[in-house]
Amino acid sequence: MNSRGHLRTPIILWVVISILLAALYYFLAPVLAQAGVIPPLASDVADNAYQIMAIFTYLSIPVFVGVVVFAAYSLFTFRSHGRPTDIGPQIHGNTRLLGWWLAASFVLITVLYVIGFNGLAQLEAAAPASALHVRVTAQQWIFNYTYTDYNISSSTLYLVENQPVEFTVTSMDVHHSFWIPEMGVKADAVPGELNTFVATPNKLGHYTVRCMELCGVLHSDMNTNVVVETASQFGTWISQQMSVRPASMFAAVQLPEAALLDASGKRS
Ligand SMILES: [Cu+2]
Repeated sequence: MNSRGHLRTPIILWVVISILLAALYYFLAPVLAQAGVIPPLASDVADNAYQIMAIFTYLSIPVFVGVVVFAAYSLFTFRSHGRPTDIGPQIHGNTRLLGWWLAASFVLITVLYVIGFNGLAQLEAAAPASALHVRVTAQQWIFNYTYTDYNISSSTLYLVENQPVEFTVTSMDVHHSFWIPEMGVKADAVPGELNTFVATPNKLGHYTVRCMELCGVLHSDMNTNVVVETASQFGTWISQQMSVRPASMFAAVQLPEAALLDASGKRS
């Protein structure tokens, strides 16, 4: 076979296997989500993260298959039969192919970079006026949630479906990490720093906040419940809390002033 023939076979294999794997991912992902293998997507941030992951997967399939097919084809077709008697032909680099390879890699990485940064910018965008403000305070080994709009504090995180939330995350003792897998949000809880981000829960349900930073002996038990409910259910809960909780209970969970320094060392 001439060199064109040796290119044709792996290229056909490359294209066919790439299409098959992409189709498999396309049809399998919803089945895995249905079966609960992939957690449900419960916020705009999670939707974004899932889309970015899907784009990365589709783009990486032809890259992965290309490497494996060409390597396997070369190993099989050009293998030595018996002991080699002489040194193989000397091959020089193909500058044109190298140029195309570099250009394609550059375009691919630039596209992924832009998509990734877009997602990050959305997470760090200023909160809309309608946002609920929740201060998340981590300590060994609980999370506490303060609704600064209402002066209410809770150990369960109640959120409203389709209402943006501005989370401000901090810690009273060691480093923790505030993570809601289903909502695709995660932020470090660092003493003396306020870590802020915005997300909009978009699916009613019960989820779990988990600590994602090893923070001591009971780290693995540092989980709290998240309830995403309707605006009227949330309104009822808020008014109940405001009527039963004396102001002194709120004062008890407020952070000491020293814990509220921002990154530049100023008091927030
Ligand atoms: Cu922890």
